[in-house]
Amino acid sequence: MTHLSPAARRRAGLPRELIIDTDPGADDVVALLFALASPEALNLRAITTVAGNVRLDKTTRNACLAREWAGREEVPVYAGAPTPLVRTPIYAENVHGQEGLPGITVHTPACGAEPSSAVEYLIDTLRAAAPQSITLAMLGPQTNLALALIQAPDIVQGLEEVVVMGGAHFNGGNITPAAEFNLFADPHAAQVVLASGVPLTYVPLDVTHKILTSEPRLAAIQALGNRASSLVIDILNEYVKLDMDHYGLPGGPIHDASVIAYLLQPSLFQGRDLHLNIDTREGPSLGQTLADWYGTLQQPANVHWLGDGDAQGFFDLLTERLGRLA
Ligand SMILES: [Ca+2]
Repeated sequence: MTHLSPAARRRAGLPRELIIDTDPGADDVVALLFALASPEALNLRAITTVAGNVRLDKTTRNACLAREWAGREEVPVYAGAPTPLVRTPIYAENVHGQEGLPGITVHTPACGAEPSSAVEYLIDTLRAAAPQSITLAMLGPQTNLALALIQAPDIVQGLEEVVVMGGAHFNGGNITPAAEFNLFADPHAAQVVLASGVPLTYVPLDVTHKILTSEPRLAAIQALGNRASSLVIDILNEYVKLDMDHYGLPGGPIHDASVIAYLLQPSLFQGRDLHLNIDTREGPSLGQTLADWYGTLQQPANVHWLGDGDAQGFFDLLTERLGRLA
């Protein structure tokens, strides 16, 4: 295959070569179904899992369930890091339930994970990849990519873009007043990824808290009448309650699914290239992302930071894609 630039590949209508790194997780499963329903645009090479919302064995099982529900069991799942780089593990079972999937009953998937680890998979795949040819969507703590970068810094060459669900600037945090969960769960990993110089897009709470469910939006998904839509509705009906109560929001965010919408239709979102600092010090602001939105520090931009998105456009796209599944 000739080595086309990312822009040339898009112009030629070629799909993005994608790996999703994830900690399912209610919103992760919606994101996985969204991506798995979009094969013409996203060539999903693998799903890699990490501990986060729940422990690694459960996030891996839930990733296997998501591909089973999408009828896409040919997509391999690799289990990754069971703990963060440095800090004590934290989980979010209060939000995602003991099994990581609120509102539904889980089972043991027919197909399990691959024998090798997510970190090995990332190193081998990115090392062998054409320059800037692979996109990595990171929907959980960034531990797996950080471990891969520490062992093999040269793998940056294979990455077109890393799109991270994480961080919060204008919105404030969701696990502490300052920090968003994925950054708080492994701030040191996020710092390693940031320092690697890889092209990075952040999809923070600043934008995900503007893309909220509503009764008509959920009704449109429910009206699809397929198994995927009924799973998504059962999960979301449970999942959005806590955020609506806690923040006094009229609907709930589906954070990780915004990453997939951004990959499919970036024009739904607006953001800025800016300089990001991550606080990795112990203390009340551990895991805080300081996004220099106004360029106050006059430092070179190191991320593209999304600040706003078209909520109805997001739900129209998600609904259309879920309608393609069984
Ligand atoms: Ca997640």
